[in-house]
Amino acid sequence: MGKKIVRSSCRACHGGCGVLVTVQDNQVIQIKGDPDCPVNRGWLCIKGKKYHTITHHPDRLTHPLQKVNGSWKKLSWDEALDLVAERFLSIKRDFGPESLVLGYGTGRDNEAFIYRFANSFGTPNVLTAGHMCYGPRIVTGITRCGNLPVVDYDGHPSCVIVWGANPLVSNPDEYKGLYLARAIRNGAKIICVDPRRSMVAKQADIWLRLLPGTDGALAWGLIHHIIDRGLYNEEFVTEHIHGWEAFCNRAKEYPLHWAADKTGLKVEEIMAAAEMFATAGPAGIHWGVALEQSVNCVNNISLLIGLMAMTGNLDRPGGNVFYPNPPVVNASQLGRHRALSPELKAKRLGNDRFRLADVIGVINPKAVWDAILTQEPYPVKGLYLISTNPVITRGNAKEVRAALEAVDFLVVQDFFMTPSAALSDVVLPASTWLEHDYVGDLWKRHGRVIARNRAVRVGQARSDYDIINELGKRCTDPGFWWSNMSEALEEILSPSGLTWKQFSKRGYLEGGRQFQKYRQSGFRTPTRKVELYSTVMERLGYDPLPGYNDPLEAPWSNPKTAESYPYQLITGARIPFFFHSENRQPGFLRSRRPDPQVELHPRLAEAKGIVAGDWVRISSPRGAAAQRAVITERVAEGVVAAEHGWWFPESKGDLGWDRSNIDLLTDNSYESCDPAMGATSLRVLLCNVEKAASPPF
Ligand SMILES: Nc1nc2c(c(=O)[nH]1)N[C@H]1C(S)=C(S)[C@@H](COP(=O)(O)OP(=O)(O)OC[C@H]3O[C@@H](n4cnc5c(=O)[nH]c(N)nc54)[C@H](O)[C@@H]3O)O[C@H]1N2
Ligand SMILES: Nc1nc2c(c(=O)[nH]1)N[C@H]1C(S)=C(S)[C@@H](COP(=O)(O)OP(=O)(O)OC[C@H]3O[C@@H](n4cnc5c(=O)[nH]c(N)nc54)[C@H](O)[C@@H]3O)O[C@H]1N2
Ligand code: SF4
Ligand SMILES: [Mo]
Repeated sequence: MGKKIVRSSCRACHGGCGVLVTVQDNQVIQIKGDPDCPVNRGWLCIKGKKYHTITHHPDRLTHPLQKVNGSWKKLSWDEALDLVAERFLSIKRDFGPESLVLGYGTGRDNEAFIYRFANSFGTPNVLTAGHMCYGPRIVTGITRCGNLPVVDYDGHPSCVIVWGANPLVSNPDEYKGLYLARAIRNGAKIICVDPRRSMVAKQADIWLRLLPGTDGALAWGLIHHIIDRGLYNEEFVTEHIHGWEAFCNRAKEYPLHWAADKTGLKVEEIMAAAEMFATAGPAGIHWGVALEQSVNCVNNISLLIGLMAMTGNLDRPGGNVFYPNPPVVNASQLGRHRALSPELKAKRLGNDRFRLADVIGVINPKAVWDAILTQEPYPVKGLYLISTNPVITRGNAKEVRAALEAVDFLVVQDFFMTPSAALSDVVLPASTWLEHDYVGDLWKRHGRVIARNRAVRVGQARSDYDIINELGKRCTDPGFWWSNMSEALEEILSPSGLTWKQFSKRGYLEGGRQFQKYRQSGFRTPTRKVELYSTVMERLGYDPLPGYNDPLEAPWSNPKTAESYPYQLITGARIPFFFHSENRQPGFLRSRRPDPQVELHPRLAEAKGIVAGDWVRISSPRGAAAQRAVITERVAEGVVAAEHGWWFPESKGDLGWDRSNIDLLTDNSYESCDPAMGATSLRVLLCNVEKAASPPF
């Protein structure tokens, strides 16, 4: 057969980059960037370029599997779907619909289908990563200013604060790193806030190397100085901020010298950054997940929104803006979020504890593990995990694994046999982005959707959409579902007036760019203003104004634990070749980084007798993991930076789930989480390090 080129969009991370895929004999032989796609203009990262090595990997799951007496038995799709449906329905009959929990991880474009199934089935319990990633910025954005404010790189910001983010590697959510690279090239002033000398820090005009977990204190310092010097936008604060006076009074509690003391920065550094941001012209704040994986999560984001608002940079071209959505059925409509009754919503696990999370239906994972392990407040009997590997990616991995082992019926839908899938009763083989059609990027807030076109088929793998659609027909009212996926795609596109064929040829659809919409209609909050004093937080019984919480584990806030665990551990800086626990299968991408790496300052390494390449045992009060030493001044002397997401597919049996898994060390106790959102402190904890036997396993 001859070659063909399929125009599509990558989804090897959160996705979005336009690609041209060369296919021959049902094999992808090359992936190149699409110069006509507005998301990436021809650029691709290494994961996208080499994704065919994952799609065509010999270890792919190609059939549904059932575990029978400890061994895997192949099933036909009909057998698998009937079996899963029968078990889900029997759980519903015996224990109620809430006893089935669905779960996914980070944004994959399949969320809307997962929620559609949950809401149609009647379970309010969808386990996500949303308590500590992206969910906090969505709900805090909605409550404080009506939506998520995204940096308008197209509007040429004069200054960008890159805060706890490293988009040059991570390319997350609405952003690709090339937007920041272009801004730097065009002379935008860059302020980087990071305890580690990241790629952005190296290129920044001001690098604020704060102590891990003290971002909120820095934000208050900046705010204090901007108020003190009168550098705020008088008109905006008078006309468009609710609670300005109360906010200013609160800021008095957090003066500059306090901020300097908490963050380990100099007063002058904080002043210089505040002045640069407030006076540069249009300025944006590009923040990342480091601010969310913290006990100070909601405070952090609220304070950044405060900074944007008080300087008049909210919904200003080149500032932080709200892009209108393209005219398609949106993720929330597709998810049938209105279908769940108030009675069922009231049963959402943990909703009385983390009430802000509950506003967007997000649950804290521990509430699910507890319901499985203790049957309280009611038993969870079934778990259906789609595109997530929680044994490697959620806090306190030991407890996660115990819960997955204990649950009565576990279904995992994945590309590979992961440490989470290995514990399941049924495994359903999912197709990668090269194997299906979809309206990509539907969940994002960059005002675009991008066409994803199927290039190949692999084994019997089916798309998440297709699998959920078929299970939906078996487990819920078939009227909520489509006879096939083509029908679903037409429905998603129907508001645009385009057919799938037209859309997929066109490649993308934009919602248009409109700014300063508040001048006509205000902000989409209860007071129509930016609520620095949040009426929603007040109604939920939280402090309506942002405050500050010290990290729970730091030498100065927890000296007792620090006696045995004296160093500050930060985890999870993104690795270009992997996406969380993905791409560890032996092959092109894994060969770029065969072993996990932990960064140690030269003086710490010397004191511990560790040299580059040594295996290091990293430990916390919860557990330990081994990674190989990189000796570098990228980290400060008391800070240890470890990678997350490690397991070893080549190691048969337990797949090496507990060798280098840094989430064995993280804390998932309720007390260690953000009190409103339930965000887990995956980044800031205390640890010890020592040279390990080589190799320790
Ligand atoms: N210590 C520490 N832990 C962290 C972090 C950290 O910084 N530090 N970061 C956290 C963050 S921000 C997040 S969002 C979570 C992410 O947590 P997860 O989303 O659980 O992470 P992944 O490892 O990407 O797991 C996804 C799994 O789904 C499969 N998969 C990928 N795409 C699809 C698909 O389209 N369909 C199906 N069915 N399967 C698919 C992959 O093969 C993989 O096994 O991890 C968190 N864990
Ligand atoms: N290649 C690759 N890309 C990814 C992912 C992946 O696993 N691999 N994961 C995706 C996901 S789900 C997400 S959420 C995004 C995240 O991507 P980003 O939001 O860009 O965040 P990270 O790159 O994880 O971390 C950014 C920086 O946070 C710093 N940091 C650590 N602790 C602190 C702290 O206390 N304060 C501050 N200010 N900074 C701190 C780290 O040193 C790091 O340089 O990346 C996405 N993109
Ligand atoms: S940034 Fe994401 S969407 Fe773009 S090529 Fe890389 S993996 Fe694919
Ligand atoms: Mo994430």
